[in-house]
Amino acid sequence: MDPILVQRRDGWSLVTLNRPERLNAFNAEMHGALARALDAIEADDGCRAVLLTGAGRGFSAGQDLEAVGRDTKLGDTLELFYNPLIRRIRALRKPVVCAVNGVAAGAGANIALSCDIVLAARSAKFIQAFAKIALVPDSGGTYFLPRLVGEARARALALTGEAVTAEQAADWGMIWKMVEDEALRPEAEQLVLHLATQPTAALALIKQAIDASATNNLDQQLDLERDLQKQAGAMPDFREGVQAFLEKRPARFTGRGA
Ligand code: LHQ
Repeated sequence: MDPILVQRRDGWSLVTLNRPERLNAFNAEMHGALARALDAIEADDGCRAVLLTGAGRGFSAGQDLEAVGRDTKLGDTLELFYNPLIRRIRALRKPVVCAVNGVAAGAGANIALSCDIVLAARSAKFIQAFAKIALVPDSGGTYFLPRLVGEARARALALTGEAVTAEQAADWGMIWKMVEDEALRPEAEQLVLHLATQPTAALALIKQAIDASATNNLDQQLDLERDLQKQAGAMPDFREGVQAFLEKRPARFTGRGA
């Protein structure tokens, strides 16, 4: 069975984690397939948004614990697989929507949180499971969590490994939205289809600006906004956006940067 399924849709790609019998836990083969899928998506100009989800009843249970021996060098696993994956998702020059269809545990939770917009089914849960097996949150968990939910909640979640329901995650601002289970897929597809019609190159600059805000001070961020706005203003989609507004019609964006 292919551990990653990629389906090219109308202007966007659906990427499904596909080891449902292991709750889509990651092994090396799955990492390799996901990396190749994201590289192909990055190179595909006609694909302007991505939807990431899981097959079966879970989103992902993180690292496949059967695939890590006790003497495995965990740092190498992060260096080789998880860190490049998180960097790939954040740097992808198109929006990545995550539809968390069920439990997201360990690295699975943090991979979800690394996506640009996260929707979760009511029955989904987020679990920083690491402390339960004497590990440290990885895949960006110690970076994303304090920024998303504040330090008090981040510390307690990481130290206890307590599950957070989708509803709580939405109330805390950890994710964009909780939706009823049966509405998750249609709502996520509608969102990604909308994003695929938007000014993709400008959206990539927005991702860049928001990422930089985590470490920039206000002066640096104002300078960055100036520089990125200069780039955005030189793009054809800006002219189209303004023209469409003045003509009171929907914009027809190409998504291209030049
Ligand atoms: C699994 C797993 C799993 C294998 C469920 N592996 N089989 C990075 C770098 C290097 C190394 C270390 O780690 C990392 C990052 C990490 O992600 S560390 C954290 C790894 N993940 C976890 O610790 C979570 C482990 N799983 C669970 O706690 C539970 O399975 C959750 C809470 C996710 C779901 O619970 P249930 O809904 O009760 O399902 P289940 O436990 O019955 O799981 C269903 C099957 O999936 C079961 O197999 P079986 O043959 O009995 O049906 C599990 O063994 C298997 N499975 N997670 N990570």
